Amino acid sequence: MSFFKKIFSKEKKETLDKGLEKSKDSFFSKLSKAVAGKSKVDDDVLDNLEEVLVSSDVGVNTTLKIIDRIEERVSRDKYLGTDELNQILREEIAGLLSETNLGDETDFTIPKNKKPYVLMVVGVNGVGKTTTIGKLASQFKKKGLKVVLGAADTFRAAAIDQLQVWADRVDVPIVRQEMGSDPASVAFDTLQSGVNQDADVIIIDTAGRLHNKVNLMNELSKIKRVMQKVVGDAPHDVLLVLDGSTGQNAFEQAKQFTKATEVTSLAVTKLDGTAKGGVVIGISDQFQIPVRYIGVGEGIDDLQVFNKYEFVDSFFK
Ligand SMILES: Nc1nc2c(ncn2[C@@H]2O[C@H](COP(=O)(O)OP(=O)(O)O)[C@@H](O)[C@H]2O)c(=O)[nH]1
Ligand SMILES: [Mg+2]
Repeated sequence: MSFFKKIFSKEKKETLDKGLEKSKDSFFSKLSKAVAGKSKVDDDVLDNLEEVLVSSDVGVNTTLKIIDRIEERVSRDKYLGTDELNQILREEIAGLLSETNLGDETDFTIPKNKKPYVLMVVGVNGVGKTTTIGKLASQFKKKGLKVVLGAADTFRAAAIDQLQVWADRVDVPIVRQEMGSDPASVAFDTLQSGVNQDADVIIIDTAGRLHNKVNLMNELSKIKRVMQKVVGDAPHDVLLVLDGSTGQNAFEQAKQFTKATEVTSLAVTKLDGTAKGGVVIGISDQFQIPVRYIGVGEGIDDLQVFNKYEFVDSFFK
């Protein structure tokens, strides 16, 4: 299929293959059980396949769409062997995801006409926000962009210190205040400092306590409002970070957060070390918001720009 022909960097591909290992192993062992003793894709096989997809965290709605597509194919072709199922799945899932224009990026970029480009990172505690910010800062810096970080997760001292560690590691400036200070005030300071330093990218860390949707909504809109006093159209991107290893929970969080605030892109982290990587397929199908980044490890280079073709290719290889 033509869309698999695009050549991606070998290094990126290897990291992705490795990051998806557990998800793949689990998926294919379930798949081989599902087709055991069957040579032809029939109703039984389709039923089993449905179970395999749902239990691999692809999500019910997306699973049903995939099964529909395969059923259509079964009725078109006279005979579909179970030995072809892997290839068929790969094609149909890629086909399904290609119905949107999302997930086509291949590289870390920011729009050239926004300076500074303000990226606000949201998500519940522990999903990997700060880590993702550190990794992003490193990628942007490698591109020659000037990055400034803002420690607006002021809820825990450790959260501020953790961002500081990343700032030191990547060697980019950070704006911070003491623990407990007003996140909006930190965001304001960061944008001012970023503008003064002629920054290209400003990344704001936030605390995502989902204890109460209204509080969260108020806090995030206050941060936005205050930032707009410095940069009129900030934030340019609100990146929601989701922990892929929580599977269906990540789906739920995406639903909750998109209700609480306007989210413009998604990052799904911790795909390494989990068998729930299928969740990315469901999330990219179900949300009209692009999955922009995926986290495939704790290392500084273990963040990738999500590309649906690359992902499906790695998953079904
Ligand atoms: N294995 C793995 N661990 C990750 C990834 N992203 C973040 N983490 C780990 O998840 C934990 C929580 O991350 P942190 O950035 O502090 O989350 P935050 O509370 O949302 O800021 C840390 O131990 C990170 O090292 C990833 O892609 N893979
Ligand atoms: Mg944090």
